[in-house]
Amino acid sequence: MFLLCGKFKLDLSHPKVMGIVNVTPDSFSDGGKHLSHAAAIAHAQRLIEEGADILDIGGESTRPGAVAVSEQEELDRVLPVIEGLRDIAVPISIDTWKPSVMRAALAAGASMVNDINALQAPEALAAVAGSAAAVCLMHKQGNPESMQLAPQYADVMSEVMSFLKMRVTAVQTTGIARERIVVDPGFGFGKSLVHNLTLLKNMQGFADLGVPVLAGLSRKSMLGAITGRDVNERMAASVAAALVAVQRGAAIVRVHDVRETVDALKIWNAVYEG
Ligand code: 7PM
Repeated sequence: MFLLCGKFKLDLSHPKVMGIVNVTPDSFSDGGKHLSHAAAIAHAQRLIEEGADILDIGGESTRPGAVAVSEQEELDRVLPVIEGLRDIAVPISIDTWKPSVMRAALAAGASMVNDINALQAPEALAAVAGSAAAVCLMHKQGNPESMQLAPQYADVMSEVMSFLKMRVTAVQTTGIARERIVVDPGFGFGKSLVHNLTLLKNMQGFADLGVPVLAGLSRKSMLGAITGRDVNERMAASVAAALVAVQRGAAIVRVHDVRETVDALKIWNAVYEG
């Protein structure tokens, strides 16, 4: 199975690691933007050295209760970083739901759009269809500022499944080839701990959609709820969760701790190859 990401063709016969690069001022330095741009670029380069197969650049934290960021502010954060990384050997993904940010990021050299809103914003489909970029379609219930208040599902697997099926169909209807599409159940996006665990346990079911599955579990509060660890103490839990996701069919895992996850997947591949 392959994923077409612009000029890149990602071989998904083995699980791939997407490294997270948050370009939010608080994530790198309390100094000016230039400090955070240089720091974000250096961090991205370190993740590549650690073995990242894709980099996910995000300018707006979508954590529950996160404050919204203006389009211009998001562009000011991410474009200098994408431009600073344009000659790297791995695809760059832009983590945004805003069509204008998608267009600018693709023009600046990004090869994938990671949209927590599954290209539902007006003009988002057009922004991606007009490129050769890959797209990740993620499920969420509600919006970051309120989604964790009281998530409700009659049957979380079938509701997430039918949403993703609908979005894959909508995206293909605009002429985006299946080989450019990835789906994602959206752990932590309008789900209780039980909902998240149900989705993880039954993730093999998403294979019926006929496109690769991406799982984003890294350092999330569901891992904190299970282990009692604070967000910066969740590396072991994140690596374990990534391995569980791969065991249940995930083709891409979106992680903070690239080095450690790459090593864990090397063990997986060695046994699997064996
Ligand atoms: C709650 C906790 C909400 C953590 C969001 C987060 C994903 C993503 C993010 C994901 C894809 C964080 C994340 N999570 N993109 N962006 N899938 N495709 O790491 O699970 O802060 S934000």
